Amino acid sequence: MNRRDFLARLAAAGVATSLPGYGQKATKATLKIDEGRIGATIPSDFTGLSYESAQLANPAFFSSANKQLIELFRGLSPSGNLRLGGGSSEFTTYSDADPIGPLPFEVFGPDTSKTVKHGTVTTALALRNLRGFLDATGWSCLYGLNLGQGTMTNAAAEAAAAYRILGPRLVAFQIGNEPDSFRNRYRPASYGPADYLKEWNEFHDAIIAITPEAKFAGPDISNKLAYLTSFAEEAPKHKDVILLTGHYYAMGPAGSPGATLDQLAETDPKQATMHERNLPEIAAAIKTSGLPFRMSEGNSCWNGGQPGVSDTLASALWCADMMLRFAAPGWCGVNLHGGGNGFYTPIAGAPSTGFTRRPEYFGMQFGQRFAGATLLASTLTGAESKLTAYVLEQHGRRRVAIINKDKAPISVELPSRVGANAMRLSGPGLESTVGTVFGEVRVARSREVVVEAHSAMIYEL
Ligand code: BDP
Repeated sequence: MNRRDFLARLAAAGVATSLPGYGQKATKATLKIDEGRIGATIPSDFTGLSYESAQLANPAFFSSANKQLIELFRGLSPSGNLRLGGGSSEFTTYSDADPIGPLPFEVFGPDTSKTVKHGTVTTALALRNLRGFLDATGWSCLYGLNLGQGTMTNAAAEAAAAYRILGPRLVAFQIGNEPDSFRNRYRPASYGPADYLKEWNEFHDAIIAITPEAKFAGPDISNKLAYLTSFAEEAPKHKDVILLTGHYYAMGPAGSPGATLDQLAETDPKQATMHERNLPEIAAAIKTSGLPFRMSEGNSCWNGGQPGVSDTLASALWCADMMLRFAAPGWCGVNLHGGGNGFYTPIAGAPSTGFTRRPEYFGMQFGQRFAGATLLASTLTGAESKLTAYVLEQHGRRRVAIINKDKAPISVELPSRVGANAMRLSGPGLESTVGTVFGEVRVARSREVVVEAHSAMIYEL
């Protein structure tokens, strides 16, 4: 990133928390543009997915032969980012040899058991197929290595192979998944950020000893910001660290009483793993390191997702809002975690049965419409707490995104008359698992628009 981009990001981080407006109870809201306050520009690889590393144990999954999945990825973005990692990355080993015997499983969903599992093997064949998949989709890759339970030698061998095979499709390596959760799991209770950095440096040095051009991202934290702060302080010592990363789950664990449709509709759900109030700390880490920040993994509800919530229209609306909400402070991308038939996965299915789009897929498409757009500061007054709005400028045109996660329609007065062509994300009900659609609609050319219950709109100003 050049200096100008970097300064723009910092400026964006500074104005960020006041960019989207949230207001009080009323039936009619007003949206005003705070002229002159320009926010972040959304990068072309902002939209991303995250899959478990264990999925690589089946080389047929991410391969150029998996045509349907390629089409689904392309339907999300022509240049998205696939992150491989998750809890299962602490159980995988790498082998240059081709796989022997039957493949362990066709699909691997979110890693919910987290502590008891069979290690899986990633082979050079899986990496070659992954390269074919990435080339066919136009996507890049953030690649996770096993720090929790793997050896340095194996991580260095895997990094060398991934670097050689993935070529320009590889953005960076991540060493370890959620190291802030290693304590009492893979490490003693006394484990902290300093211990992690020591290990990170050892792995880093072993990797660059054989792959000197390797690039790194991290710390891929779950929620403990002290690890991010420490990593941000360490990063400037290494010119090959190019990205800060962390995870975000709006609610969790699945099954807990608070993981409800109603909570997911809140802008900052009570159980979120990171909150609005953490944004300044993330902005500080961006400033200290001079690096962009990416939500490298996240979704509506951890521990695999909440049935009846994570797989509904509510999750699509949550996702549409989340993408713009995290673009506002200048975050450079979001990777929605999924895989298999997990409740929160945006794409469900397997090569043998075929794949389907879950509601969240359409929420991602809503957010993706703004790739390349620049956020403008705006203020929303008189709104219900479940209504959010964003103003963006794209190709010289202003667009407004309004997300209504409430069960009632709301009228919103806009800064100017809207064009007749708009886009709508909607479905039968917040709890609907089928019937979510995102597409063009014709609207009345007026300044006051009515946003239907549980729907999101994109208007042209
Ligand atoms: C995260 C893990 C991921 C899990 C997810 C979950 O990195 O592998 O799938 O939680 O609980 O901590 O759903």
